[in-house]
Amino acid sequence: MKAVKTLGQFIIEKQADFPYAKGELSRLLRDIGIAAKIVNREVNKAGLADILGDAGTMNIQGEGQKKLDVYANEQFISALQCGGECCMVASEENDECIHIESEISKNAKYVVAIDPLDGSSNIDVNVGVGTIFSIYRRISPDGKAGLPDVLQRGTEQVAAGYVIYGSSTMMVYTTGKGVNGFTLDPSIGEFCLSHPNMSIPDDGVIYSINEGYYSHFPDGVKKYIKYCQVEDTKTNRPYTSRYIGSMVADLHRNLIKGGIFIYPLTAAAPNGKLRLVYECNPMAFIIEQAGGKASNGHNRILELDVTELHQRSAIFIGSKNMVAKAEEMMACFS
Ligand code: AHM
Ligand code: MG
Repeated sequence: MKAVKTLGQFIIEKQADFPYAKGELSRLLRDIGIAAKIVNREVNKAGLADILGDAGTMNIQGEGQKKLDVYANEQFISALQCGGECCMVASEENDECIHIESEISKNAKYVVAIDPLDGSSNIDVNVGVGTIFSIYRRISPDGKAGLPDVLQRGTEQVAAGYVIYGSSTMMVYTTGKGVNGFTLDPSIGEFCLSHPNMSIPDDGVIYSINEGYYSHFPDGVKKYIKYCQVEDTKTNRPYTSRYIGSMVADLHRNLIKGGIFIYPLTAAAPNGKLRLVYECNPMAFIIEQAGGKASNGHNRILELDVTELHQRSAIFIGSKNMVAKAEEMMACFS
């Protein structure tokens, strides 16, 4: 019989990779895993409970909040508050950072940026949604943490991960030493190691972009889409188009099968739609750790300057040769 390794066991085992660590990061990851299980429970019974639909409120970006967005946000913040390893949380759902000022947390080493429920417009129709998180070591001295602690470049991330609530629920994360994936076994209520050492193929045949906005795309993106559609047996083209509209689900598929996900600048989103701090940077860290590439079309996502909490960016992410090809076409027009 194959031995099962739970997320908790794996995290403790991997603590040896950080000889000077005192276990705080391990406990923080464990706390996120627990909150993910609670959110999973609600997402799974969403059609039964009175939890679908709009909460009647707006987040800071003027987007309507779904009830489950609000619920997931509360669960993750509360898990981080109780855990004692995080002094500040930045969430897509909150205008400002949330300071955790309890005695055990106020001098904690880590800050967490989170998109508690990404792709939430898909919840009501039973399509996969996800949670994205990013962990930084605070740079401010003890006491109240500040905005600079979370406005660090993506290269400074200590860990990042996502949870996908799909046909099964998975947590995938990296601490900068590769990427590992865990599937929730509902019968024992544990995330179990199912995808060790994940790596993204260097090439793929899937491109994921919302082509409905084609006429508003930059010329380099239009040229790349045409490239994807041209027949060429040597490079397995035409590629296939797959777009779920949940970044976590689209990227999870492309991580396993190979592919590129693009959300470029558009007329409606002149700075891009996806947020750098809690969507692009964590996903870029994971995909790079799996051997892929992430760029804004010209520069590496992880090296972009971060000046605002809810800053947006264009993103081209996935199999490294596909992203390099898209960048080549972007460069033709710059
Ligand atoms: P959200 O954080 O408000 O859910 O928005 C992010 C989502 C991504 O998951 C997805 O890739 C993108 O928005 C889809 O946007 P669009 O409908 O414009 O294609
Ligand atoms: Mg989001």
